[in-house]
Amino acid sequence: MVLEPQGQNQVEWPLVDNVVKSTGWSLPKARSEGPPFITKSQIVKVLEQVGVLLELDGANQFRVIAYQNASRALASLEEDLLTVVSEERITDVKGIGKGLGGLISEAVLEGTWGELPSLYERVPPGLMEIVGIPGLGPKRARTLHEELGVDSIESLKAACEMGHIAPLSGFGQKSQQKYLEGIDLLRRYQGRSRMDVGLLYGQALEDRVSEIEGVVRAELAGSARRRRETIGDLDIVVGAQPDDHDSIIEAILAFPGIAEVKGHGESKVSLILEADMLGGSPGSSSIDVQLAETLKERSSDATIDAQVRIVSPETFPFTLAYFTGSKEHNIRMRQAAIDRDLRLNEFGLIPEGAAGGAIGLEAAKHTLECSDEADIYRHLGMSWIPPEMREDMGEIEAASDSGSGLPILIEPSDIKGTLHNHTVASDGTATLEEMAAAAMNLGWEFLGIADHSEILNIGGRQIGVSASDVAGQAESIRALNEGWRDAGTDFRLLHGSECDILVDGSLDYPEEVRNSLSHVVGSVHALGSWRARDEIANTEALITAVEDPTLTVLGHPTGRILQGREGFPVDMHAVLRRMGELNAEGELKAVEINASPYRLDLDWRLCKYAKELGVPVCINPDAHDTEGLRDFWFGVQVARKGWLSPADVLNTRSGAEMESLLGL
Ligand code: DGT
Ligand code: CA
Ligand code: ZN
Repeated sequence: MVLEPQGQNQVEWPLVDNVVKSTGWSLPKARSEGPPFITKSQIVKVLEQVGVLLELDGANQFRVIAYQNASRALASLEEDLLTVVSEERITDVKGIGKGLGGLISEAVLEGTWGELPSLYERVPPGLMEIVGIPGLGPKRARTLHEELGVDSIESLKAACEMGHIAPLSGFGQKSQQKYLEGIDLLRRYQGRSRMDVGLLYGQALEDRVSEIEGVVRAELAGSARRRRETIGDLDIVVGAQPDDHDSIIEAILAFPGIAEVKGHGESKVSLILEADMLGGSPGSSSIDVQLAETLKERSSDATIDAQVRIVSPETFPFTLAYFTGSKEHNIRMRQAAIDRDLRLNEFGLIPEGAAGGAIGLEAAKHTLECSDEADIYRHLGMSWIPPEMREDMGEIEAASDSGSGLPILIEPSDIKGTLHNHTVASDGTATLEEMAAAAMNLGWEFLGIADHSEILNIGGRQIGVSASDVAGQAESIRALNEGWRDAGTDFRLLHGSECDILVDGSLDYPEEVRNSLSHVVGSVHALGSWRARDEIANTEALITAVEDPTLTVLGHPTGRILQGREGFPVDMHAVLRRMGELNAEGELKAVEINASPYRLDLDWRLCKYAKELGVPVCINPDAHDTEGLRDFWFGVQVARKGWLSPADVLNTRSGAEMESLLGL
C-alpha cells in the first residue's frame, strides 16, 4: 500500500511494499537428483517475475494477469506440489489453466522452463532492475524504454538528469525527481536486507549447520553478528576437524531453501538462501520463537547471500574474529598486532620471528594458541570487545589495558516496559486489555499507550484520537490500573499520546489535553513538508518541539524507513545538545530508538552522543499489535551497538520509578 501524501499531515506510511531491492532475475536451475527439481516457492517467484517481464515485453494484458494469478494461486496451494503434479491435478487448482499447468509440471518433473528462457533473454536486464524503483512499474518502464531508449539504471539516471522524463505524458517533474531519489536508494542498499530478515536467515542457517555431524562450532559472523541495521550477506564460520570438511560441505549443499549455489571449494561455500531455509525448529536461536514466527511472515519472499567458511577448531577463533569485522576494526587490530611484532589474520596470531618468510596457513602453524576470541584480545592487551561495538568508534582505545574500559551493555531482559504503543483507538489492532496482557507476558511492569493525536489522517481518513476522546481513554486506563492495584499486580498502563509535531515545531492537541497525559511522544509524520525544506529550518522546529514542556520523548527522530525512504534533513547533534541542556535543568527529555526493524531511528551512531550528553534513550517498539511489542528486541540491539548500558535507557526503570519520573 503506497499512499501519496496530500495534506500537510498526511502520512507517508511505512513503504513496506515499496522496499527497493534488486534481486538477481534468472530462472532457477534444477539441483536435486530427482523430482521435484524446482520447488514451489521458486516457481511462485518465477511466475511473478514472468508477469513483469511480459509487461516489459509488451505482451497482451490477459497473459500478464494469467501469470500473476497463477503465482498467487500456487503460493496458497497447501498440498504438496509434487503430489498434485504427479496426479495430474494441477489444472484443478483455481487460477491455473492448461498452459501454465504444463509449465509448472515441466519445472517440477523435469527441471526445465519451456519457452521462458527466451523471454528472460529478450528483456534487457536493466529494465528488470528499474522496475524496483518506487513509482516505476512495468508499464512506465516500457514507455521509458520505447520513448527514450532507457534500458538500465544508468540510462534512466541520465534521462532524469537531462530532464527528458518530465515532459513525457503521464510523468512530470515529480516522477522525475522521485526516480532520481529511488536510484540513489537502490545504489546504497542494493542487495541488502534489514536486520530482522538477515538475522532470521542467519540464525536458521547457523542452527542447521550446528546440527551437522562433525561440526564442533558454528557461528554467525559479519554484519549480522555486529547487528548492523542492514545486512549485505551472511557470513558463517564453522570449526571442524579437516577430515570432516567434505562431508559437512555436502550436508550444507543438501539443505532446503538454497536458491542457488554460487560456488564451493574445500573450505568455502557461497549460497543464495530463500524462504524454505526458515522451516524446521528454531533450535538454539538467540531470537525467541514467537518473534521468529512473526518474522517468517514478513520475510517469506526475501533472499539473501551467505558465505560459509570451514576451518579447523584451533583456527576457529581467528577466523570468527576476522570475518566478524568490521573491516575498520580489523585494520586497527592488525596494527595493534604489528605493534607487538605479531601478524594477525584469519588463520592466527603469529610471532613474526617464528613465521619467518612463511605465509598463509604455513605461517599459521606458528600461531599463539587462542581458544576463543578473548585470548586474541588478551594477547593484544585488550579486553574482549562485544561484536556490536566493533566499528572502530573508540572501542579499541576503551578496551586497552590503559583505556577507560568498555561499558556493560544493556540486555533485552533489562527492559521493564515501553512508552510508545498503539491500540484500536488509532491504527493499532489490539485493545488496551490485549496490549496489557501481552506486555505482562513479556514480564514488563508498565506499558505506555501512545495512540496517534487528532490531526493524523491517511487519505483523508482520520487515524488519530480526537481531543474529545482522550478523556474516555484516560478513564478506561484508570479503571484497568485500579483493577491491577487492587489485585496486587505490579503492572500499570501509562496514558500517553504520540502527538504530531507540526511543521512549526508546535504539538498537536490543545495544551490542556497534553497536560492531562502521563507522557507525550512527539513525532513528525508529515514527512513531505519536512523533507522539502532545509536542515536549519527542520532543526529549529525540532528544537521548538523538544522545548515544549509537555514533550517527554522525541519519537522516530528523522522519520527514515530503512531501504524505503530517507529521513528529513536535520542536525540531530544540535537537537540532542538542546535535549541535554533541558535534562541538565531537570526536565525529562528522552530520545526514542524506534525499535521497528523498518526504522531503527535514532541511528546507533548517535546513541553514544546522546549518552555523553545525558539524554536518556527510550527503546520503543511502536507496536501496532501485540506481536509488535517484541520488536523492542531490535531496539536493544541498536542500543548495544550504540554503547548503551541499562542506566542510559529510560525504560529499564521499574514501573514505580517510571510513575514517579513522569510525575504521576
Ligand atoms: P555486509 O556483508 O556488507 O553487511 O558487511 P560485512 O561486515 O559482513 O562485510 P563482508 O561480508 O564483506 O566481510 C565480512 C568481514 O570480513 C568484514 O566485516 C571484515 C572482514 N573483511 C572482509 N574484507 C576485508 C578486508 O579487505 N580487510 C579486512 N581487514 N577485513 C575484511
Ligand atoms: Ca557480510
Ligand atoms: Zn507510533
